[in-house]
Amino acid sequence: MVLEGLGRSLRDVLKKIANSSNVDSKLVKEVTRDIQRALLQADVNVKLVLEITKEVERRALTEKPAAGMSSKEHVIKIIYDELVKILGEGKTIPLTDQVIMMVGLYGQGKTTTAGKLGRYFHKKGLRVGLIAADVHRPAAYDQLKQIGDKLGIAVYGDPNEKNAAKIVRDGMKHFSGMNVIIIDTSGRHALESDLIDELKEVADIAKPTEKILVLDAATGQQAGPQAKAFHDVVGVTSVILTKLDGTAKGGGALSAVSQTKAPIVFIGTGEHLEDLEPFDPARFVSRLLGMGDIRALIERAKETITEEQALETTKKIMSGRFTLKEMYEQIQMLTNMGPLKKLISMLPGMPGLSDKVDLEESQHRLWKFKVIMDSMTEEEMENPRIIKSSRILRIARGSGADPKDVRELLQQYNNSRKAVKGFLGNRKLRKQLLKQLQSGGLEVQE
Ligand SMILES: Nc1nc2c(ncn2[C@@H]2O[C@H](COP(=O)(O)OP(=O)(O)OP(=O)(O)O)[C@@H](O)[C@H]2O)c(=O)[nH]1
Ligand SMILES: [Mg+2]
Repeated sequence: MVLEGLGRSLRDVLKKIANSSNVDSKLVKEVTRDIQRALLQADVNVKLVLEITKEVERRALTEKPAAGMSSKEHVIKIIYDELVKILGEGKTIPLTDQVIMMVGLYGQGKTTTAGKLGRYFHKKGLRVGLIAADVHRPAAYDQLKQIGDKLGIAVYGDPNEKNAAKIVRDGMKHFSGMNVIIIDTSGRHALESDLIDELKEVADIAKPTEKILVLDAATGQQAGPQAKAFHDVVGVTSVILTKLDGTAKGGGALSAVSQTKAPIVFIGTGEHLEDLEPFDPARFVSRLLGMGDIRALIERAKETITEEQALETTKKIMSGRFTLKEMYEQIQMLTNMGPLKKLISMLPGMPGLSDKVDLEESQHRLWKFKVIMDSMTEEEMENPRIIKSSRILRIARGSGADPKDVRELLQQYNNSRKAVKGFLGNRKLRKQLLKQLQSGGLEVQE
């Protein structure tokens, strides 16, 4: 897993949100600070970090969740959105005939990545040829030849030739029948003028459709200026960040390069030739955040109610039973987002709900009721009438609520009970609801 540290910190942030009782400005502030710390530790530029966290905070505090989305999911979605945004658009290299030229400084991973790319296209059924045009590093040809042999991909080169342009000219002819030609070039310690000249000369001959800059992710934020410098002198079309498996600074490199004009197409995630992944910011971020796990976590935090349980409660209410237990279950079903929500809210007795009330708004109140009920005994839940002043005080203390809130809950329960009774006595209304419930997929017997 790349960026393990950053991923872990971000997943902790999401867990904090999922496990919180509700989303308020205090939580948002805390979460924003956690994200800041995590991104800075991953070497992301301070200014960029401040920009994104400010945006997360602003949106979390002002935007309303979309229909069917809880406020927790909403905040998580915002964090996800903003992280994707700093990684830019990404880019896909098409599976067509093309000439690719690798560029980059010493030891960044050009030769290895040329092999990885060759493997990628070869696996997709394209005919690939590799040209060894690094005339500087001793045994550069042997290195590429070994890689090609391992993959069953043809390599063109001449270990005795010192003119890169000549090798490329001959290589292009040699591989004229190939779909994809990949040219490995030599590196330098810095972007020196003789390297620029050499790259320009090779590019003139090969007319590459892609000039891919290979950058070691351990370069961190410096990868940004480096990408820009290469882009300015040789016209980089794409970037591949390598060695993301071995650095905590990957966040810096990824975000810095994404801020330049050259999009990231692949990332290198290991020494082996299969360790190359197409770079898709959205997929990258969801993996980093462990979105699958988080969804499960939210579900648990919401105390998921199965359809059977919902049906059980519905049946009980329809049969005239309505204690605090049923009200509790109703609340749980309602706070459990999903297709059942609408059905459940149609059931009579739902505390404080009418067509005009925004479900999301009443959610906090319902949640408070639930916490209060968690401090009641089984007996009190079954038979709310026994809850008198001394019990009210105990329940309030146990749930950290005000006695006034407990009384409000009891009042609400009484209203709901009356509503259920009135409802069940009204044949026409009852028929109507049954029909709606049945058409919504709930089997309720009359
Ligand atoms: N862990 C890891 N190592 C990598 C990755 N990509 C390349 N390497 C290693 O980095 C080292 C340098 O890779 P090369 O492909 O030789 O780099 P180069 O840019 O061609 O180097 P020069 O030809 O000297 O300029 C090798 O030991 C590779 O195995 C990667 O994604 N992950
Ligand atoms: Mg090399």
